[in-house]
Amino acid sequence: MHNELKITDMQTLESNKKITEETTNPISLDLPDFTTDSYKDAYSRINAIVIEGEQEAHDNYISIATLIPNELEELTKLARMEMKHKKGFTACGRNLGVVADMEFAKKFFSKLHGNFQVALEKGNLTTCLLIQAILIEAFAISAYNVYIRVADPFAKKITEGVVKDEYLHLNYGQEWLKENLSTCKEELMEANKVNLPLIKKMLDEVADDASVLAMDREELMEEFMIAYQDTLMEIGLDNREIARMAMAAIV
Ligand code: PL3
Ligand code: FE2
Ligand code: FE2
Repeated sequence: MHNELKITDMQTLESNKKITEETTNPISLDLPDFTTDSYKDAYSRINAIVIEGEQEAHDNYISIATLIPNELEELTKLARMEMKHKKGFTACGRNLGVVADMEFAKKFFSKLHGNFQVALEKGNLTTCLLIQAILIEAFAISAYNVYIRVADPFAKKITEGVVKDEYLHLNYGQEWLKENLSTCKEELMEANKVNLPLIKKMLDEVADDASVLAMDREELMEEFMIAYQDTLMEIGLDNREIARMAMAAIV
C-alpha cells in the first residue's frame, strides 16, 4: 500500500516535470523554419553583423593593447577568441546556405567604429574600453542569449560556446574600469552619453530582421540592460549614477 502510493507520486512528479519542461523550455517550443527565403534573407544581414562585429572586436582589442602595453598578452588572448567567434559564425551562415551581406554590416558599425578610432587616436582608453568591452560586449551577450533560444542546432552549439567568452570580455573591461574609477568616471559618463544612443539605434535597426529569426526586440533590450547595469554596478557606480547612464538610451 505504502509502496504503491510512492510509485503513484513518482509518476505524477515525472509527468509534471515533463509538462513543465515542454511549456517553459523555449527550445522545445516552435522554432522558425530555417530553410525559408525570408529566414535566409534576414540571416544574411544578421550573420554579417555578427561576423563584422567579431572582426572589429578583434581589431579593437589589438588597438587597446597599444594603449596598455603591459596588458598585451591578455588582450591578445581576447583578440584571438574573437577570431574564433568569427570563424564559428561564418560556419553558421555556410551551414544554412546563406551569403553574409558584409557591406550592410560595415555600414551598421560605421558610427561606433568611427568613435572608437577617434578615441584611440586621442589615447582615450576609458572611452575605448567602454565602447568595446562594455557596450559592444553587452550587445553581443544580449543578442547571443536570445539567439540561443531560437537557433538551429548547429548555430546553437556554437553560440553557447561564444557567449561564455563574451562574459570574460565584459569582465575584462569591468575590472579595469573598477580599478581606475576615481580617475576615469567623468570620461566614462561622457563616452556613455555619446555611445549608448548608438547602441540603441543599432538595436532598433536590427529589430525587424531579428524578429524574422524569432528574436524579440523587448527581450533583446531586457538582456542588454541586465548585462549593462550589472557591469556598472560591479564597476562601483551607485544606483543614481547607473540610472543616469541608462537614461542616455531614451533621449
Ligand atoms: C564581440 O565579441 C562581438 C560583437 C558582435 C556584436 C553583435 C551584435 C548582434 C546584433 C544582432 C542580433 C542577432 C544575433 C544573432 C546571432 C547569429
Ligand atoms: Fe566575440
Ligand atoms: Fe567579445
